[in-house]
Amino acid sequence: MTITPALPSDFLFGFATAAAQIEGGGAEAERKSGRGDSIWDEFCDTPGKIRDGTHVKRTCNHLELYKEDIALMRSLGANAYRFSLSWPRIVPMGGKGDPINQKGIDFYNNVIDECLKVGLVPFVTLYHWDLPLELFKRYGGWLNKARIVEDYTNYAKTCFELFGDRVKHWLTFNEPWCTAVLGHGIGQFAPGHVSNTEPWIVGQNLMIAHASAAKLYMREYKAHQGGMIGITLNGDWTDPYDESPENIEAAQRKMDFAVGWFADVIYLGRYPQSMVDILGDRLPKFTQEELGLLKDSSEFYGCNTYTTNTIRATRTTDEFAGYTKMAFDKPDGTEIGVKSQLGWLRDVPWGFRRLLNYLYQRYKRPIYMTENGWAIKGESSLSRAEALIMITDDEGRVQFYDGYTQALKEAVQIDGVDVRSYFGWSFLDNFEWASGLGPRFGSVYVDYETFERIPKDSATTLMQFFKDNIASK
Ligand code: PNW
Repeated sequence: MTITPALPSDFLFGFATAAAQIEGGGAEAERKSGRGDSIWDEFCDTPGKIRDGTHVKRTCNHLELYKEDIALMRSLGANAYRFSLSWPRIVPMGGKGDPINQKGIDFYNNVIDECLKVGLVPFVTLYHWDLPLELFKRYGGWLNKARIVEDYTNYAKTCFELFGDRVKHWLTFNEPWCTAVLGHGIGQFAPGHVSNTEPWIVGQNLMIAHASAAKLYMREYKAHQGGMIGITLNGDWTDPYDESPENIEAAQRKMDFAVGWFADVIYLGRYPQSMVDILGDRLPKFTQEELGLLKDSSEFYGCNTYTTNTIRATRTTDEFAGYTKMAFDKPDGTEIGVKSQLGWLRDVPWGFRRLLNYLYQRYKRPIYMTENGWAIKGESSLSRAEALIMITDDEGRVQFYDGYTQALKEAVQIDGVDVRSYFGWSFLDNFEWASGLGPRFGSVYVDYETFERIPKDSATTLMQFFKDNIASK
């Protein structure tokens, strides 16, 4: 009997990163690089916002070490690399008509060329949260629909023109939910606003900016550049706490607020009814013209997912979760997955398989898995010496990836879900936003004193899974 390989020969696999999380090599180097400040620079300057007081200006020094990083990725066996472009590195003040920074353009040209030289497909995110600070100061950033849509579209156009001859996979946005809710709802992320009206406005403006840039690409670049464009959304499986109708409904409502908010609009042309019912007039309506722009604006479903929650109808104050109760426990008192370094993250591979099925059935688009990963509990508090021992055996992460890749394989092979990529989050230990350099998500250890990189076990085992499961050409 011949066993058919689970994944198609053109499946893309490797690791994902984001500019603000890995590029910085220190304040002086960042100043010399010509990058403008982003809202995250200001957020890091504000005492109390970053748990360990670390700063986006000094993270992994990828700015200088990109060649070594790309070579390492390739040597581990990856065939693609997902990274983001820093808008303020390319256009320091951000706006249409503001000057561009040649050093920034040179840097990304080098990264892209290096990828192609070693044999990695560049998979590029245009916006991974580092809004040029100047645009926030000028007009409130994502709160100002007319201005931000124009400036973002112009920035995207600049990127298509500069890099589109070599980049064939574009993502307009990484996780708009996080910008809207964490940035403008609960204030945990830059710009740190707390509001129950702003997130819905920001969410709409992000969607329109996405559609505006994507349609521009489809109209003016796609035919001759031959690439594709879409958006990537975060969303975790919501499992009803038990079989009661209320909890089943609550689980769907939580999914609506996390995923449907964006995906129903982009792929199905309307907000989920549960959001309309709960938010009323606070949920800004789209004009017919905007809905037309949004229709078919994403050529695939970009998926970032990490975990699963059990959901109860028990009313909470958490409007962003549709007033549901999110947890990890089951009626029999057990919990659904082992703990990580972060409270929101548990290891639940079966939830991943269910999520893939749900997304494929509901949105009927090929799925590109753009992030999935694990921060081992306690890994960040190890000394360098202890970490060096653990590196050869980052057991928890190996286990996480084993479970999730197995679930992926089942979703593709048994359930028939069309998945076309998988990027582990993350390549390097890096700046985990408000948690600073604490949580380590990397499959490659980073010594933050020396910037030394040392691959952990999971780097090899994760890439090996794909080598073993992809059909040869
Ligand atoms: C994603 N949550 O963010 C981002 O795309 C990455 O930049 C980030 O480093 C990674 O996941 C790990 O956190 C998330 O609170 C941030 O549920 C927060 C949440 C989920 C994803």
